[in-house]
Amino acid sequence: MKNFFLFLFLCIGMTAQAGKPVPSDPKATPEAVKLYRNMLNLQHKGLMFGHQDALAYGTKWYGEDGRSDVKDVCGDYPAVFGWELGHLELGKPYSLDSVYFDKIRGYIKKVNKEGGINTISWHFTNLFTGGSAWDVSSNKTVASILPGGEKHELYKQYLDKLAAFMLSLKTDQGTLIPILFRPFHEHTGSWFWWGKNLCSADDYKALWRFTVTYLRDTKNVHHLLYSYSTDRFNTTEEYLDRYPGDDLIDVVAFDLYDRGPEYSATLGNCAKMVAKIAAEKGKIGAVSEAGGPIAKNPEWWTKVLLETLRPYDLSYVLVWRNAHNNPKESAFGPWKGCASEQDFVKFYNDPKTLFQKDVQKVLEK
Ligand code: BMA
Repeated sequence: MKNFFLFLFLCIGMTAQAGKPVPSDPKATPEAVKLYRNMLNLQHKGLMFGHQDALAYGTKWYGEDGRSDVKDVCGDYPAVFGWELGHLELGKPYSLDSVYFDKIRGYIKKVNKEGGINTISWHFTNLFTGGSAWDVSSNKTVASILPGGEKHELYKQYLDKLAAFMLSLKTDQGTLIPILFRPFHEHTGSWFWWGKNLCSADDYKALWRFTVTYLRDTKNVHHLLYSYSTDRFNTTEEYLDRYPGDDLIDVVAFDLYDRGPEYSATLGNCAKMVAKIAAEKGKIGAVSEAGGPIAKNPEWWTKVLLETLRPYDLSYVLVWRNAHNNPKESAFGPWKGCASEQDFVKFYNDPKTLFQKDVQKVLEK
């Protein structure tokens, strides 16, 4: 009888749990679970705005505490902050975009404390050739780092460094800070060594499976939400062609830059498909990288980006970096004095967009 009640109790418990979405990692930390649920809820309330390296530098400045080009323009921080770990695998003290990893750790901590969300990309070295992430001279790299491949041990060393960094991301209280991790991105194109023409679909999926299971099971990393992020695509089938599995992925996303007049139509089509896939799978949907001619088009933010994405329930759109040492015109985020500055303020004030203060308000409720 006692066992029967225990059984009943367990069944009720499981049913209650079954109703609540959980991330792909069965051992996800409570903070990762909370982030996942918050993001799922928020994606029906508004579109968060993100900016790459937002606190590290901006147009013509570098490393000024508390500064952000976005904040300079609208008075608020982005809700999502992107960080890049390229060159961490080489044991270098700073990233390929010249940001010290110790500083990145501090920025991540600040963002988390203030209610923002951190996402990490990794343009890492081609292990087979020793070239950069953009070295596409060999189509053997992915196969060579899978189990049994000649560079597999080296890949594990890279992942050990990655895991050590991830496990160093803690609050003052010692709690691991949940992170959206977005490796092997833009793989529907062929400009990175993991791109479409550089490896088979099976090898690409195997790369994901090995990477996630190694981080989870061997390195005991359980505070990451994993993001699958393509470049442009035309159909749902194409989008999912290299999808590694619902048991590995939490965020379905894509990158798309404005390179011409067909942008709104393409962005709209991709957003529609990804929002549908996210809803069907019960995952988070996002535009993980975007950017447009904001130095030339004074209404790009509202007329192109916002009006195209408005109909869809997506979690966030992140624009790429405002490199401090590049011409101002190459910046993807707004900056004080750029042609689309006033339009960005309109974009900020629109009820559809969510910045750090909005996210803090929603999460407090
Ligand atoms: C690219 C460019 C590069 C940068 C890389 C990694 O899109 O911005 O300058 O090094 O991303 O962040």
